[in-house]
Amino acid sequence: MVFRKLPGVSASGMGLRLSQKFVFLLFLSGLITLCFGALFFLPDSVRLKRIFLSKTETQPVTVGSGSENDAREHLKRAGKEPEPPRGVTSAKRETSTKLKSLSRKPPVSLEATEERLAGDRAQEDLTLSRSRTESASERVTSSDRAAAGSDTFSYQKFTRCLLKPPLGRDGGKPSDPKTEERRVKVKEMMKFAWDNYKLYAWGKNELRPLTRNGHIGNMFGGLRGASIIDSLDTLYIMGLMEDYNDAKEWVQNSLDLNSNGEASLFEVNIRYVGGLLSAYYLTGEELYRSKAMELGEKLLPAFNTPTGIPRGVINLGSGTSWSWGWASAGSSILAEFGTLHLEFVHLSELSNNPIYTEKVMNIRKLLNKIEKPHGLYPNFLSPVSGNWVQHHVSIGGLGDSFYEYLIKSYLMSDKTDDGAKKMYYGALEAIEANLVQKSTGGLTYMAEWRGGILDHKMGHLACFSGGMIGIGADDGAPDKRQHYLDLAAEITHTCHESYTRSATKLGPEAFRFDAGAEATATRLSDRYYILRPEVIESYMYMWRLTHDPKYRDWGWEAVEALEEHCRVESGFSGIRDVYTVTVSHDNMQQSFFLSETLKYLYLLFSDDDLLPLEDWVFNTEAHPLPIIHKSCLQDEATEEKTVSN
Ligand code: DMJ
Repeated sequence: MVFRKLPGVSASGMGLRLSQKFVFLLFLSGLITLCFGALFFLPDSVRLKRIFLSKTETQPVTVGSGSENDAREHLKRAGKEPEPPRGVTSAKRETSTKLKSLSRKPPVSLEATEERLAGDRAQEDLTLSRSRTESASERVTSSDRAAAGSDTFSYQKFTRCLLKPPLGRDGGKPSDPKTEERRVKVKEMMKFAWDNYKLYAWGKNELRPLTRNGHIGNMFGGLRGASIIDSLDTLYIMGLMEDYNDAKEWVQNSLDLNSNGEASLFEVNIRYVGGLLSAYYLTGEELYRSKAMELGEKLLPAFNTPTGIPRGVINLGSGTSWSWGWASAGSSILAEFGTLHLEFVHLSELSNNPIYTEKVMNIRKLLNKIEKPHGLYPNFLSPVSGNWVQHHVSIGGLGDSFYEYLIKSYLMSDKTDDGAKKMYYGALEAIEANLVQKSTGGLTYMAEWRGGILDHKMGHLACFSGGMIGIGADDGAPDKRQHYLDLAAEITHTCHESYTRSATKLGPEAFRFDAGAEATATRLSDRYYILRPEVIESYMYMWRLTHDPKYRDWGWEAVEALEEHCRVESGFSGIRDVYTVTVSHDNMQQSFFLSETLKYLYLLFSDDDLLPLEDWVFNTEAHPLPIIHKSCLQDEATEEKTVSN
């Protein structure tokens, strides 16, 4: 290299400048090295650590409380690969995610590091935000990712949002040996009822236990296997797995939804749609979900009326619908069109199609808008004009489950459905003011109302209201809560009285409080008992709410009476007159006996952690449907959205 002499600068001066430059450069590089080292040892030097510690490994940690393991056990039983449970795991997942995100970074060269040190801040921020997104993406499983992409329901996400394991710590096994003995007995009754149905009526709707054959009936529009669909969840929660598997196989291979008969919209909804939905939520078997969706779709044409109030009967094949011949002036029945909400909301949840929710919200809107006599809801409404057809009000048949679905809609929405809440407490106030009566003997009962005139009769069906008022007590106005709980207990007591006052210790279809009657049937035609669940249903809820042992004892009295008077050689049968011990059997094992009566008895003798009320509501056929923990489900949905963006 030739040094050209600069004008005005001596050679020695030039040498001095060069050596000064050299020293300066040396100093500068020393300074850079020092700064670099200092940065590296700063406590929050994550960025640099991320660059250099690219090979960090982590071991998966296995932790689990009893209940988490139970939840995993439940998923195993449902044949699903258990997902790590919520809570503990999400923290764990985050830790492991962070560490994994480190290990996934490709090694970065020193040159690149120096480039960063040169100070491109914007670039650093970009890198950071990307790395945050990657952490989120690693927090969701691949099935959830698929669900996020296709907008379908994620069963894994659903189970993570449950507060408790559905089947409890040990399938709800009570610690007290006497109660366990009772529970075992109820399970035996279920097995007996099921085995006989299987033997003599497999695939038909119900068993005729005396003649040992099947009954099809005309409520289900040609659909078959009502007892199978109604039993799926009962068999499952009782741990009768072989029988449950037989039932599942039948659904898989033989449940034909392409029938072409006249079906009751209400019955198909509460038994078939409800049964399939609940089987899906308990087991995660896609089969049940798709069958429920297929059937739900077939029910939609019933809503094609001028008001959107569905008609009671529908041909499942053609979609033509009409009103019951016996319903006055072509009206629709309150307890029928008002008992669709729970199932239809779940159909929307599972399909991500709002149409089902829209249909039932439209019913509610109309009911809200029209004038109600004394705040009461009459039983008959015209689907054409949207006006009440008759002023008959009842908490029993024709009205009953409409009220039940109001409070349960509120509870199922995780207490967010304020519209349902308002309607329920409004209706209850009107019921108390107009229908609730005290008998001369001091029994509280619900009379029926016919255009302002009271009929002092209470149906067996109305006995569900003890449980209903009980589960709604806690969300009433603070000064009414104890009152509602007391009212629930009084009604349940009255219904129990209707049992104790009969020779068989089973209750009649309807009992009266006039002409000297106190909770007894006065007409021959009201004396029958067809294995109905409502009284036992109220015992179950009152037990859960109060833990008063009398409810278990009352349930046991019912078991003994069922065994003595309704159990026949080949199943269980209803009886024609509860007031005589020389019983005459009606030769019918109703499907709701397996779905409701035996399930409520089993729950009554189980610990409260079997299908806990924090997570489940029972539809009117006792099929458990989960409370929709929206905030949890949405949190996770938000997370997924970030991922897919
Ligand atoms: C069941 O099908 C349902 O409980 C319905 O709400 C009323 N009738 C029967 C049982 O009695």
